[in-house]
Amino acid sequence: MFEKVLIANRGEVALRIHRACREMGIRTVAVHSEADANAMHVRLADEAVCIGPARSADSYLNKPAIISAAVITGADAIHPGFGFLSENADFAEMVEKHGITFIGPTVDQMRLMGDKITARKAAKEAGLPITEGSPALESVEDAKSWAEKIGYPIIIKAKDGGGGKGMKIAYSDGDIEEAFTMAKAEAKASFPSDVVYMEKYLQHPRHIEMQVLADKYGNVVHLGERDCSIQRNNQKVIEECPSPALNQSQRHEIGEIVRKAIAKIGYCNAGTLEFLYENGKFYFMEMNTRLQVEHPITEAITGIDIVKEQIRIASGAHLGYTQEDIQFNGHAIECRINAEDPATFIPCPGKITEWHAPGGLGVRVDSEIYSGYTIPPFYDSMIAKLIVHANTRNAALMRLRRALEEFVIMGVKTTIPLHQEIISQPEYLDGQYDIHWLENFMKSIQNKE
Ligand code: MV4
Repeated sequence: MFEKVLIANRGEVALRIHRACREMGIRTVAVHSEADANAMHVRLADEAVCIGPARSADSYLNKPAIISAAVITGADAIHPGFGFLSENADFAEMVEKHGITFIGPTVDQMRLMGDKITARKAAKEAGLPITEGSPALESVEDAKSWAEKIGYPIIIKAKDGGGGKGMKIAYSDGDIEEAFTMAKAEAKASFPSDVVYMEKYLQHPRHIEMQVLADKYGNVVHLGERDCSIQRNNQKVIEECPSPALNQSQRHEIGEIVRKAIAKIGYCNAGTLEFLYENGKFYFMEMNTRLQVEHPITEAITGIDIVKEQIRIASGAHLGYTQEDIQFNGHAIECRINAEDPATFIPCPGKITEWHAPGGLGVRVDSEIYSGYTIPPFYDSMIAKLIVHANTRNAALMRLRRALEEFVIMGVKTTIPLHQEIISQPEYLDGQYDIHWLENFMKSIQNKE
Protein backbone atom coordinates (compact mmCIF):
# COMPACT_ATOMS: atom_id res chain seq x y z
CA MET A 1 0.00 0.00 0.00
CA PHE A 2 1.05 3.60 -0.57
CA GLU A 3 2.68 5.44 2.33
CA LYS A 4 1.99 8.95 1.11
CA VAL A 5 -0.60 10.31 -1.35
CA LEU A 6 -0.56 13.77 -2.89
CA ILE A 7 -4.03 15.25 -3.38
CA ALA A 8 -4.00 17.25 -6.63
CA ASN A 9 -7.21 19.16 -5.99
CA ARG A 10 -9.00 21.61 -3.70
CA GLY A 11 -12.37 22.04 -2.01
CA GLU A 12 -14.58 19.33 -0.61
CA VAL A 13 -13.11 16.59 -2.82
CA ALA A 14 -9.61 17.27 -1.48
CA LEU A 15 -11.00 16.81 2.02
CA ARG A 16 -12.87 13.67 0.89
CA ILE A 17 -9.62 12.12 -0.38
CA HIS A 18 -7.73 13.17 2.75
CA ARG A 19 -10.35 11.42 4.90
CA ALA A 20 -10.05 8.16 2.92
CA CYS A 21 -6.25 8.25 3.18
CA ARG A 22 -6.32 8.94 6.93
CA GLU A 23 -8.58 5.97 7.54
CA MET A 24 -6.20 3.79 5.51
CA GLY A 25 -3.15 4.92 7.47
CA ILE A 26 -1.76 6.80 4.47
CA ARG A 27 -0.08 10.18 4.97
CA THR A 28 -1.32 13.07 2.82
CA VAL A 29 0.21 15.98 0.96
CA ALA A 30 -2.07 18.90 0.12
CA VAL A 31 -1.20 21.23 -2.73
CA HIS A 32 -2.82 24.63 -2.84
CA SER A 33 -2.86 27.97 -4.58
CA GLU A 34 -2.00 31.23 -2.81
CA ALA A 35 -5.76 31.81 -2.44
CA ASP A 36 -6.31 28.48 -0.62
CA ALA A 37 -3.74 28.64 2.19
CA ASN A 38 -6.56 28.59 4.78
CA ALA A 39 -8.49 25.68 3.31
CA MET A 40 -9.57 22.90 5.66
CA HIS A 41 -7.83 20.12 3.75
CA VAL A 42 -4.58 22.12 3.84
CA ARG A 43 -4.89 22.36 7.63
CA LEU A 44 -5.63 18.64 8.02
CA ALA A 45 -3.02 17.22 5.61
CA ASP A 46 0.32 16.03 6.98
CA GLU A 47 2.16 18.34 4.60
CA ALA A 48 1.15 21.18 2.31
CA VAL A 49 2.88 22.72 -0.69
CA CYS A 50 1.93 26.01 -2.31
CA ILE A 51 1.99 25.41 -6.08
CA GLY A 52 1.24 28.86 -7.46
CA PRO A 53 -1.02 31.89 -7.71
CA ALA A 54 -4.81 31.85 -7.40
CA ARG A 55 -5.58 31.33 -11.09
CA SER A 56 -6.19 27.58 -11.73
CA ALA A 57 -3.98 27.68 -14.83
CA ASP A 58 -1.08 28.75 -12.59
CA SER A 59 -1.73 26.27 -9.76
CA TYR A 60 -4.21 23.36 -9.91
CA LEU A 61 -3.58 22.93 -13.64
CA ASN A 62 0.18 23.45 -13.34
CA LYS A 63 1.48 19.95 -14.09
CA PRO A 64 5.21 20.52 -13.40
CA ALA A 65 4.47 22.32 -10.10
CA ILE A 66 2.27 19.46 -8.88
CA ILE A 67 4.71 16.75 -9.92
CA SER A 68 7.59 18.69 -8.31
CA ALA A 69 5.57 18.85 -5.08
CA ALA A 70 5.11 15.07 -5.22
CA VAL A 71 8.81 14.45 -5.87
CA ILE A 72 9.95 16.85 -3.13
CA THR A 73 7.62 15.35 -0.51
CA GLY A 74 8.28 11.76 -1.59
CA ALA A 75 4.63 10.97 -2.38
CA ASP A 76 4.21 7.57 -4.03
CA ALA A 77 0.82 8.30 -5.60
CA ILE A 78 -1.32 11.22 -6.79
CA HIS A 79 -5.11 11.34 -6.49
CA PRO A 80 -6.49 13.87 -8.98
CA GLY A 81 -10.07 14.12 -7.61
CA PHE A 82 -12.50 15.49 -10.22
CA GLY A 83 -12.24 18.47 -12.56
CA PHE A 84 -8.79 20.06 -12.99
CA LEU A 85 -6.31 17.37 -14.22
CA SER A 86 -8.42 14.34 -13.34
CA GLU A 87 -9.05 13.33 -16.98
CA ASN A 88 -5.83 14.71 -18.44
CA ALA A 89 -3.96 11.76 -19.97
CA ASP A 90 -0.80 13.83 -20.54
CA PHE A 91 -0.68 14.60 -16.82
CA ALA A 92 -1.20 10.94 -15.89
CA GLU A 93 1.62 10.02 -18.29
CA MET A 94 3.98 12.58 -16.71
CA VAL A 95 3.10 11.30 -13.24
CA GLU A 96 3.84 7.70 -14.19
CA LYS A 97 7.13 8.69 -15.91
CA HIS A 98 8.28 10.06 -12.54
CA GLY A 99 7.67 6.68 -10.92
CA ILE A 100 4.57 7.95 -9.14
CA THR A 101 1.23 6.09 -9.36
CA PHE A 102 -1.69 7.99 -10.87
CA ILE A 103 -4.81 6.93 -8.95
CA GLY A 104 -7.09 6.22 -11.88
CA PRO A 105 -7.16 4.08 -15.02
CA THR A 106 -4.22 3.69 -17.43
CA VAL A 107 -3.10 6.52 -19.71
CA ASP A 108 -4.36 4.55 -22.75
CA GLN A 109 -7.80 4.11 -21.22
CA MET A 110 -7.98 7.83 -20.44
CA ARG A 111 -7.06 8.65 -24.06
CA LEU A 112 -9.58 6.15 -25.44
CA MET A 113 -12.46 7.60 -23.40
CA GLY A 114 -11.34 11.24 -23.70
CA ASP A 115 -11.91 11.13 -27.45
CA LYS A 116 -15.69 10.80 -27.88
CA ILE A 117 -15.36 9.16 -31.31
CA THR A 118 -13.00 6.40 -30.14
CA ALA A 119 -15.00 6.04 -26.91
CA ARG A 120 -18.19 5.43 -28.92
CA LYS A 121 -16.44 2.89 -31.13
CA ALA A 122 -15.04 1.02 -28.12
CA ALA A 123 -18.41 1.10 -26.37
CA LYS A 124 -20.23 -0.25 -29.42
CA GLU A 125 -17.67 -3.03 -29.95
CA ALA A 126 -17.96 -3.97 -26.28
CA GLY A 127 -21.72 -4.44 -26.66
CA LEU A 128 -23.07 -1.25 -25.09
CA PRO A 129 -26.29 0.18 -26.56
CA ILE A 130 -25.61 3.47 -28.34
CA THR A 131 -27.29 6.10 -30.54
CA GLU A 132 -26.88 5.98 -34.31
CA GLY A 133 -23.91 8.15 -35.18
CA SER A 134 -21.30 9.21 -37.72
CA PRO A 135 -17.50 9.18 -37.81
CA ALA A 136 -15.65 12.54 -37.98
CA LEU A 137 -17.55 14.91 -40.29
CA GLU A 138 -15.45 16.22 -43.19
CA SER A 139 -17.73 18.92 -44.62
CA VAL A 140 -21.25 20.38 -44.68
CA GLU A 141 -22.13 17.95 -47.50
CA ASP A 142 -20.78 15.03 -45.47
CA ALA A 143 -22.85 16.22 -42.48
CA LYS A 144 -25.99 16.42 -44.64
CA SER A 145 -25.56 12.94 -46.01
CA TRP A 146 -25.00 11.47 -42.52
CA ALA A 147 -28.08 13.30 -41.23
CA GLU A 148 -30.16 11.76 -44.04
CA LYS A 149 -28.86 8.33 -43.06
CA ILE A 150 -29.46 8.77 -39.32
CA GLY A 151 -32.72 10.73 -39.58
CA TYR A 152 -33.56 14.11 -38.00
CA PRO A 153 -33.23 15.50 -35.41
CA ILE A 154 -29.47 15.10 -35.05
CA ILE A 155 -26.89 16.62 -32.69
CA ILE A 156 -23.36 17.62 -33.66
CA LYS A 157 -20.74 17.21 -30.93
CA ALA A 158 -17.00 17.84 -30.57
CA LYS A 159 -14.66 14.85 -30.49
CA ASP A 160 -12.88 16.40 -27.47
CA GLY A 161 -16.11 17.74 -25.97
CA GLY A 162 -18.20 16.56 -23.09
CA GLY A 163 -20.18 18.60 -20.65
CA GLY A 164 -22.26 20.08 -23.43
CA LYS A 165 -19.92 22.69 -24.92
CA GLY A 166 -20.08 23.10 -28.68
CA MET A 167 -23.12 20.89 -29.19
CA LYS A 168 -25.55 21.94 -31.93
CA ILE A 169 -28.93 20.43 -32.82
CA ALA A 170 -30.36 20.28 -36.34
CA TYR A 171 -34.05 19.50 -36.98
CA SER A 172 -33.87 19.53 -40.77
CA ASP A 173 -31.55 19.87 -43.77
CA GLY A 174 -31.78 23.65 -43.54
CA ASP A 175 -30.18 23.69 -40.05
CA ILE A 176 -27.10 21.65 -40.96
CA GLU A 177 -24.79 24.28 -42.39
CA GLU A 178 -25.12 26.57 -39.37
CA ALA A 179 -24.97 23.70 -36.83
CA PHE A 180 -21.86 22.22 -38.44
CA THR A 181 -20.06 25.58 -38.77
CA MET A 182 -20.94 26.72 -35.23
CA ALA A 183 -20.06 23.39 -33.62
CA LYS A 184 -16.70 23.38 -35.38
CA ALA A 185 -15.96 27.00 -34.41
CA GLU A 186 -16.86 26.37 -30.76
CA ALA A 187 -14.77 23.21 -30.70
CA LYS A 188 -11.82 25.10 -32.16
CA ALA A 189 -12.12 27.78 -29.46
CA SER A 190 -12.55 25.38 -26.54
CA PHE A 191 -10.74 22.12 -27.30
CA PRO A 192 -7.44 20.84 -28.73
CA SER A 193 -9.22 19.55 -31.86
CA ASP A 194 -12.06 21.03 -33.95
CA VAL A 195 -13.16 17.59 -35.18
CA VAL A 196 -16.92 17.08 -34.80
CA TYR A 197 -19.29 14.14 -35.35
CA MET A 198 -23.04 13.54 -35.33
CA GLU A 199 -25.55 11.50 -33.34
CA LYS A 200 -29.28 10.91 -33.45
CA TYR A 201 -30.74 13.53 -31.07
CA LEU A 202 -32.96 12.22 -28.26
CA GLN A 203 -35.50 14.86 -27.31
CA HIS A 204 -36.71 13.85 -23.84
CA PRO A 205 -34.19 11.55 -22.21
CA ARG A 206 -33.16 11.08 -18.60
CA HIS A 207 -29.48 11.11 -17.68
CA ILE A 208 -28.74 7.81 -15.97
CA GLU A 209 -25.17 6.76 -15.24
CA MET A 210 -23.66 3.49 -14.03
CA GLN A 211 -20.82 3.35 -11.48
CA VAL A 212 -18.25 0.60 -11.97
CA LEU A 213 -15.19 -0.61 -10.08
CA ALA A 214 -12.61 -2.82 -11.78
CA ASP A 215 -9.27 -4.13 -10.55
CA LYS A 216 -6.13 -4.81 -12.59
CA TYR A 217 -6.99 -8.50 -12.91
CA GLY A 218 -10.24 -8.29 -14.85
CA ASN A 219 -12.66 -8.37 -11.90
CA VAL A 220 -15.52 -5.92 -12.45
CA VAL A 221 -18.53 -4.95 -10.37
CA HIS A 222 -21.20 -2.35 -11.00
CA LEU A 223 -22.57 -0.31 -8.11
CA GLY A 224 -25.88 0.48 -9.75
CA GLU A 225 -27.07 3.67 -11.36
CA ARG A 226 -27.50 7.33 -10.47
CA ASP A 227 -30.22 9.48 -11.98
CA CYS A 228 -28.71 12.92 -12.69
CA SER A 229 -31.49 14.38 -14.82
CA ILE A 230 -32.10 17.36 -12.52
CA GLN A 231 -29.59 19.72 -14.14
CA ARG A 232 -29.21 23.18 -15.55
CA ASN A 233 -26.63 24.45 -18.05
CA ASN A 234 -24.95 21.05 -17.96
CA GLN A 235 -24.48 21.41 -14.20
CA LYS A 236 -26.09 18.67 -12.15
CA VAL A 237 -28.17 20.04 -9.28
CA ILE A 238 -29.76 16.99 -7.58
CA GLU A 239 -28.84 13.34 -8.07
CA GLU A 240 -30.52 10.24 -6.70
CA CYS A 241 -30.20 6.48 -6.66
CA PRO A 242 -31.82 4.20 -7.49
CA SER A 243 -33.42 5.96 -10.47
CA PRO A 244 -37.21 6.30 -10.11
CA ALA A 245 -37.40 5.25 -13.78
CA LEU A 246 -35.88 1.77 -13.43
CA ASN A 247 -37.13 -1.47 -11.92
CA GLN A 248 -34.98 -4.26 -10.51
CA SER A 249 -34.82 -6.27 -13.72
CA GLN A 250 -33.90 -3.25 -15.90
CA ARG A 251 -31.14 -2.42 -13.40
CA HIS A 252 -29.84 -5.96 -13.49
CA GLU A 253 -29.96 -6.05 -17.29
CA ILE A 254 -28.01 -2.82 -17.92
CA GLY A 255 -25.68 -3.71 -15.02
CA GLU A 256 -24.67 -6.99 -16.63
CA ILE A 257 -24.21 -5.36 -20.05
CA VAL A 258 -21.96 -2.73 -18.47
CA ARG A 259 -19.98 -5.28 -16.48
CA LYS A 260 -19.24 -7.38 -19.56
CA ALA A 261 -18.32 -4.28 -21.59
CA ILE A 262 -15.90 -2.98 -18.95
CA ALA A 263 -14.25 -6.39 -18.69
CA LYS A 264 -13.93 -6.55 -22.50
CA ILE A 265 -12.40 -3.06 -22.68
CA GLY A 266 -10.02 -4.04 -19.85
CA TYR A 267 -10.75 -0.85 -17.95
CA CYS A 268 -9.47 -0.61 -14.39
CA ASN A 269 -10.22 1.60 -11.35
CA ALA A 270 -13.47 3.51 -10.73
CA GLY A 271 -15.43 4.74 -13.73
CA THR A 272 -18.84 6.03 -14.71
CA LEU A 273 -20.71 5.23 -17.89
CA GLU A 274 -23.14 8.00 -18.80
CA PHE A 275 -26.29 6.98 -20.63
CA LEU A 276 -29.29 8.75 -21.98
CA TYR A 277 -32.45 6.80 -21.17
CA GLU A 278 -35.61 7.23 -23.24
CA ASN A 279 -38.66 5.00 -23.79
CA GLY A 280 -37.16 2.16 -21.80
CA LYS A 281 -33.87 2.11 -23.73
CA PHE A 282 -30.31 3.05 -22.79
CA TYR A 283 -27.90 4.90 -25.10
CA PHE A 284 -24.21 5.22 -24.17
CA MET A 285 -23.00 8.84 -24.20
CA GLU A 286 -19.55 8.92 -22.66
CA MET A 287 -17.40 7.39 -19.96
CA ASN A 288 -15.89 9.42 -17.14
CA THR A 289 -12.58 7.94 -16.05
CA ARG A 290 -12.56 9.63 -12.65
CA LEU A 291 -14.34 9.92 -9.32
CA GLN A 292 -17.60 11.87 -9.67
CA VAL A 293 -19.11 14.62 -7.53
CA GLU A 294 -22.18 12.50 -6.87
CA HIS A 295 -20.32 9.33 -5.77
CA PRO A 296 -21.59 9.59 -2.14
CA ILE A 297 -25.15 8.52 -3.03
CA THR A 298 -23.76 5.26 -4.39
CA GLU A 299 -21.65 4.88 -1.24
CA ALA A 300 -24.80 5.37 0.83
CA ILE A 301 -26.79 2.57 -0.78
CA THR A 302 -23.90 0.10 -1.26
CA GLY A 303 -21.80 0.80 1.84
CA ILE A 304 -18.69 0.86 -0.37
CA ASP A 305 -16.12 3.65 0.06
CA ILE A 306 -15.37 4.45 -3.58
CA VAL A 307 -12.28 6.59 -2.85
CA LYS A 308 -10.71 3.85 -0.72
CA GLU A 309 -11.47 1.37 -3.49
CA GLN A 310 -9.76 3.64 -6.04
CA ILE A 311 -6.65 3.78 -3.85
CA ARG A 312 -6.66 0.02 -3.17
CA ILE A 313 -7.11 -0.80 -6.86
CA ALA A 314 -4.32 1.60 -7.93
CA SER A 315 -1.95 -0.04 -5.43
CA GLY A 316 -2.57 -3.40 -7.13
CA ALA A 317 -5.07 -4.93 -4.69
CA HIS A 318 -7.71 -7.42 -5.83
CA LEU A 319 -11.33 -6.28 -5.70
CA GLY A 320 -11.96 -9.11 -3.23
CA TYR A 321 -15.73 -9.33 -3.78
CA THR A 322 -18.07 -10.19 -6.63
CA GLN A 323 -21.31 -8.75 -8.00
CA GLU A 324 -23.33 -11.09 -5.78
CA ASP A 325 -21.73 -9.47 -2.72
CA ILE A 326 -23.01 -6.01 -3.67
CA GLN A 327 -26.30 -5.15 -1.95
CA PHE A 328 -28.39 -2.11 -2.72
CA ASN A 329 -30.03 -0.71 0.39
CA GLY A 330 -32.66 1.99 0.36
CA HIS A 331 -32.56 5.32 -1.43
CA ALA A 332 -30.09 8.23 -1.45
CA ILE A 333 -30.35 11.81 -2.73
CA GLU A 334 -27.66 14.49 -3.07
CA CYS A 335 -28.16 18.25 -3.32
CA ARG A 336 -25.24 20.31 -4.60
CA ILE A 337 -25.16 23.49 -2.56
CA ASN A 338 -23.52 26.37 -4.40
CA ALA A 339 -22.60 29.84 -3.21
CA GLU A 340 -24.82 31.45 -5.85
CA ASP A 341 -27.91 33.54 -6.14
CA PRO A 342 -30.58 30.80 -6.39
CA ALA A 343 -32.59 32.72 -9.00
CA THR A 344 -29.80 33.89 -11.32
CA PHE A 345 -27.03 31.37 -10.52
CA ILE A 346 -24.55 34.25 -10.32
CA PRO A 347 -21.67 33.16 -8.02
CA CYS A 348 -21.60 34.72 -4.58
CA PRO A 349 -18.16 34.28 -3.01
CA GLY A 350 -17.33 35.85 0.36
CA LYS A 351 -16.99 35.25 4.07
CA ILE A 352 -19.11 32.60 5.80
CA THR A 353 -20.14 34.36 8.99
CA GLU A 354 -22.16 31.47 10.39
CA TRP A 355 -22.21 27.77 9.50
CA HIS A 356 -24.33 25.03 10.98
CA ALA A 357 -24.56 21.78 9.04
CA PRO A 358 -27.44 19.33 9.57
CA GLY A 359 -26.81 15.91 11.10
CA GLY A 360 -28.67 12.92 12.46
CA LEU A 361 -29.34 9.47 11.06
CA GLY A 362 -28.83 9.14 7.31
CA VAL A 363 -27.43 12.64 6.78
CA ARG A 364 -23.96 13.31 5.35
CA VAL A 365 -22.49 16.71 4.57
CA ASP A 366 -19.28 16.84 2.50
CA SER A 367 -17.85 20.34 2.69
CA GLU A 368 -14.63 22.23 3.32
CA ILE A 369 -16.49 25.14 4.87
CA TYR A 370 -16.06 26.29 8.47
CA SER A 371 -17.36 29.33 10.30
CA GLY A 372 -15.19 32.32 9.37
CA TYR A 373 -13.92 30.77 6.11
CA THR A 374 -13.80 33.06 3.08
CA ILE A 375 -14.86 31.47 -0.21
CA PRO A 376 -12.35 32.64 -2.85
CA PRO A 377 -13.83 33.95 -6.12
CA PHE A 378 -11.50 31.99 -8.42
CA TYR A 379 -13.04 28.53 -8.46
CA ASP A 380 -16.20 26.46 -8.76
CA SER A 381 -19.07 27.75 -6.60
CA MET A 382 -20.04 24.38 -5.09
CA ILE A 383 -19.42 24.70 -1.34
CA ALA A 384 -21.19 21.65 0.08
CA LYS A 385 -22.96 18.44 -0.81
CA LEU A 386 -25.87 17.29 1.31
CA ILE A 387 -26.50 13.56 1.02
CA VAL A 388 -29.43 11.82 2.67
CA HIS A 389 -30.11 8.10 2.88
CA ALA A 390 -33.24 6.27 4.03
CA ASN A 391 -35.09 3.00 3.43
CA THR A 392 -37.44 4.36 0.79
CA ARG A 393 -37.54 7.28 -1.64
CA ASN A 394 -40.34 8.91 0.35
CA ALA A 395 -38.42 8.63 3.60
CA ALA A 396 -35.32 10.06 1.88
CA LEU A 397 -37.37 13.02 0.61
CA MET A 398 -38.75 13.72 4.10
CA ARG A 399 -35.22 13.51 5.51
CA LEU A 400 -33.88 15.82 2.79
CA ARG A 401 -36.60 18.36 3.57
CA ARG A 402 -35.76 18.43 7.28
CA ALA A 403 -31.98 18.51 6.63
CA LEU A 404 -32.28 21.48 4.25
CA GLU A 405 -34.36 23.22 6.93
CA GLU A 406 -31.63 22.68 9.55
CA PHE A 407 -28.83 24.04 7.35
CA VAL A 408 -27.59 27.50 8.38
CA ILE A 409 -25.21 29.31 6.03
CA MET A 410 -24.83 33.05 6.61
CA GLY A 411 -22.73 35.61 4.77
CA VAL A 412 -23.27 34.34 1.22
CA LYS A 413 -26.31 33.44 -0.87
CA THR A 414 -26.74 29.73 -1.55
CA THR A 415 -28.88 27.46 -3.70
CA ILE A 416 -30.62 25.92 -0.64
CA PRO A 417 -33.93 27.74 -1.39
CA LEU A 418 -33.85 26.37 -4.95
CA HIS A 419 -33.46 22.82 -3.62
CA GLN A 420 -36.41 23.37 -1.30
CA GLU A 421 -38.50 24.56 -4.27
CA ILE A 422 -37.53 21.63 -6.48
CA ILE A 423 -38.25 18.95 -3.91
CA SER A 424 -41.73 20.30 -3.29
CA GLN A 425 -42.81 20.03 -6.94
CA PRO A 426 -45.26 17.20 -7.74
CA GLU A 427 -43.22 16.06 -10.78
CA TYR A 428 -40.09 15.74 -8.67
CA LEU A 429 -41.97 13.95 -5.90
CA ASP A 430 -43.35 11.51 -8.49
CA GLY A 431 -39.94 10.99 -10.09
CA GLN A 432 -41.43 12.26 -13.37
CA TYR A 433 -38.61 14.37 -14.77
CA ASP A 434 -36.21 14.40 -17.72
CA ILE A 435 -33.02 16.40 -18.45
CA HIS A 436 -35.07 19.48 -19.45
CA TRP A 437 -37.40 19.54 -16.43
CA LEU A 438 -35.38 21.96 -14.25
CA GLU A 439 -34.82 24.54 -16.99
CA ASN A 440 -38.52 24.48 -17.85
CA PHE A 441 -39.43 24.78 -14.17
CA MET A 442 -37.08 27.78 -13.69
CA LYS A 443 -38.65 29.49 -16.72
CA SER A 444 -42.15 28.87 -15.38
CA ILE A 445 -41.39 30.45 -11.99
CA GLN A 446 -39.68 33.45 -13.63
CA ASN A 447 -42.77 34.05 -15.78
CA LYS A 448 -44.99 34.09 -12.68
CA GLU A 449 -42.93 36.85 -11.02
C1 MV4 B 1 -27.22 14.25 -26.22
C2 MV4 B 1 -28.53 14.67 -25.97
C3 MV4 B 1 -29.53 14.14 -26.78
N1 MV4 B 1 -29.23 13.26 -27.75
N2 MV4 B 1 -26.97 13.37 -27.20
C4 MV4 B 1 -25.14 17.08 -22.93
C5 MV4 B 1 -23.83 16.91 -22.24
C6 MV4 B 1 -23.05 15.97 -23.06
N3 MV4 B 1 -22.33 15.07 -22.22
C7 MV4 B 1 -24.05 15.27 -23.91
N4 MV4 B 1 -25.28 15.97 -23.78
C8 MV4 B 1 -26.40 15.58 -24.48
N5 MV4 B 1 -26.20 14.69 -25.49
C9 MV4 B 1 -27.96 12.89 -27.95
N6 MV4 B 1 -27.67 12.04 -28.92
C10 MV4 B 1 -28.77 15.58 -24.94
C11 MV4 B 1 -27.69 16.05 -24.20
C12 MV4 B 1 -27.99 16.96 -23.14
C13 MV4 B 1 -27.90 16.56 -21.80
C14 MV4 B 1 -27.46 15.28 -21.44
C15 MV4 B 1 -27.38 14.92 -20.11
C16 MV4 B 1 -27.73 15.81 -19.12
C17 MV4 B 1 -28.15 17.07 -19.45
C18 MV4 B 1 -28.24 17.46 -20.79
C19 MV4 B 1 -28.68 18.75 -21.11
C20 MV4 B 1 -28.76 19.14 -22.43
C21 MV4 B 1 -28.41 18.24 -23.44
